[in-house]
Amino acid sequence: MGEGPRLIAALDNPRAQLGPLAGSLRDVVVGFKVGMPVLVAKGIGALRELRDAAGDSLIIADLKLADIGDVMVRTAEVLKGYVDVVIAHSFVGHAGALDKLKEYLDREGLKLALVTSMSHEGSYEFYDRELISVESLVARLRPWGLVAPATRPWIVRRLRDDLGSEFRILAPGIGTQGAVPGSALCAGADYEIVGRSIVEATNPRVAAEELLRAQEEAIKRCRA
Ligand code: BMP
Repeated sequence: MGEGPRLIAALDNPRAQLGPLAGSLRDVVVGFKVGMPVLVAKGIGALRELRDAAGDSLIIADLKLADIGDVMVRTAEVLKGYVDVVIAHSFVGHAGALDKLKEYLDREGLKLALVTSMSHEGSYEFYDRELISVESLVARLRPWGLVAPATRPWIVRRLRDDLGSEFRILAPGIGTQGAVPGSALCAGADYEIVGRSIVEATNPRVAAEELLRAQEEAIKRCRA
């Protein structure tokens, strides 16, 4: 687990002013994750605005890509220049899909994060039954990061134990979805992804600072 901020802000509100929001958060988060709601509503211009405001923070494109390789590469080509990390689903598999995407991202100096399991209950229906296959895909593909649910910390722990420290684990589900700040870090995650508890707070900056404090407290307790 690296030192420094362990919070990634998920910017899912298309009505939010991304530039000022990112500017007010950039020194208390390690990065910003932008997904469908903002990209569908505002297009690539939103990423331009974010890139300008975010300083050195990581910008993560969360389109949860799940297509044939050539089409995922086309999407990544559009994102190139604006983002540092691209998220894809693991269930599309290696051959003809993630192998091509990974090769392209490596060539362009971009990072891949793979969804391994999800924070909602329906993840039990498919993803969680295939965790062994997902783990062997991760070991073969060696993405930069894994997205794993803070709401089920035993999955985070299992990925960390089985796969070692090579991969960053990014854990959503803190706050609005019920997981307690710091709980995923204690289970072995590197970063906690938080959306609504920051972005929809009256003062997002204060909310992020409170989350950081809660993370630190939790880490102190779980390391004691
Ligand atoms: P919130 O903190 O508002 O619940 O937002 C969580 C963020 O993490 C959202 O952007 C969502 O798309 C993402 N996410 C998730 O909640 N569960 C997952 O399994 C994977 C995700 O990317």
